[in-house]
Amino acid sequence: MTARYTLIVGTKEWSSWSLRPYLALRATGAPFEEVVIQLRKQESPTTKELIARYSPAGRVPVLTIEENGETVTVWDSLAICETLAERHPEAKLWPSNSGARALARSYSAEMHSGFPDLRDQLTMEFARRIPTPPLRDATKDQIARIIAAWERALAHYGSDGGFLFGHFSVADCMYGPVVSRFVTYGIAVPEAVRRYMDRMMALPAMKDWGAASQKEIDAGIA
Ligand SMILES: N[C@@H](CCC(=O)N[C@@H](CS)C(=O)NCC(=O)O)C(=O)O
Repeated sequence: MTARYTLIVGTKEWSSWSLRPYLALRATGAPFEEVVIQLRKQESPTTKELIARYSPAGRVPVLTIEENGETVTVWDSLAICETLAERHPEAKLWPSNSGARALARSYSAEMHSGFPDLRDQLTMEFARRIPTPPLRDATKDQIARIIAAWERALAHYGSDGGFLFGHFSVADCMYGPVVSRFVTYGIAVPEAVRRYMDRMMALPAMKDWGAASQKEIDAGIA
């Protein structure tokens, strides 16, 4: 029996954590349903109440997998990406080479647990274009670290597919929202990184996410 996936995400204009597993799920090619929860909603039902219907952790994204009469709930962006990589080996969401795979995991974990100033100062506004604000030194350092890491991965593996580790992987999913932020706030990047960002923004999944974000802005909910 085929599994039935439902991905619960937040307002697409803002929910950077939701974009990550969305990219991974789209890369698998598996059909899925989507539930979009409006973030920053104060009136009843509030965002908190809406999310509580799906996860005790009180955060989106959440993936539910209905299979063989059971429903498994997976929360947290990286756990969902890992689960999808395990369930869809054909999608090659982790590099097949063990050294590259270890590095891709390090990149993904670094993003998942790090870059707090970047996340605080350059919040995701997927479909908006905003002048670069005055950046704190810590934010500048984190931007420089990400650019250096991308350049290193692209120089070693990028020729074999154009993504960080060649073939599109969880590492690209984890940094997808950073690509969006760099575009939104006009962050200057070297040419090789610009080409990588263009490739990411051209993915059908990124375009669909952008179109949905624009609809939220037009509807006045983002
Ligand atoms: N570590 C979590 C972070 C998830 C997270 O912080 N999600 C935000 C939306 S992007 C959220 O659910 N916020 C709850 C709220 O706005 O009430 C992950 O990787 O999924």
